[in-house]
Amino acid sequence: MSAQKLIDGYPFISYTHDSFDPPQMKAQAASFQQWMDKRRTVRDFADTPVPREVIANIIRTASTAPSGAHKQPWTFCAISDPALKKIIREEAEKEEYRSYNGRMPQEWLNDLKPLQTDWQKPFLEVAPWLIVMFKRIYETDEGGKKHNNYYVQESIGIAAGFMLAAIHHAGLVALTHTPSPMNFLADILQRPENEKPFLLVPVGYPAETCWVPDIHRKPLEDVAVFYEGK
Ligand code: IYR
Repeated sequence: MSAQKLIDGYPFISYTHDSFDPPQMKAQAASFQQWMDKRRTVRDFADTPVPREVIANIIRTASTAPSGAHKQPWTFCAISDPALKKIIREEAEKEEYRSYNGRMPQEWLNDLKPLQTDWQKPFLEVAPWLIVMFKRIYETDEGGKKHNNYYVQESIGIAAGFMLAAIHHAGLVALTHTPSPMNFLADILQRPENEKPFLLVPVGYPAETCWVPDIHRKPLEDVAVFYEGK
């Protein structure tokens, strides 16, 4: 049982966390980095089913993310219904077709060439699950008054990161898909007014033959600056 106390009338509990001596800490940090570095964004999915319980736990993990004033401003819609996936694919492809054929400037299209993406999104039907993350812009109290949430973009972005790590940990793969514009998802999934689509994430096993671009992550020197003093 952890200790409890009130601070200014608000409950607090004592918190402990497993820590390690430096050699073990170094080993753990290194092995986690190597394991996370194996994660790849995938577009070739198998249609093999994934148990609902796994998706539920992945969402529970995502929902452990920190958030502004602990408002947890997110809703995760998990879709395995083939009819719904078909509608989402059709609507996404309509928007993506327009994007690839006029809406996206040439520089953007050039930047996407190494990824070989196009307007066609078969994975939206093939992957056994689609998780659509909605950001909750505000909450409405019993009196009908709206209260804006805080740092919604940051909070849900962190939750998305946790979710991708949980998917990787379950031995599954995902795609961070952002069909644009995304509002059709709120209509199809009949979300309330305070929820706006943030990310569409197909989840499943990789296809037996699964190709990913041969692209590389920036080395530490290119992404980190240390200020250590003397
Ligand atoms: N939303 C489009 C285009 C796209 C944009 C970026 I930035 C990517 O990294 C990948 C794709 C699509 O999903 O194809």
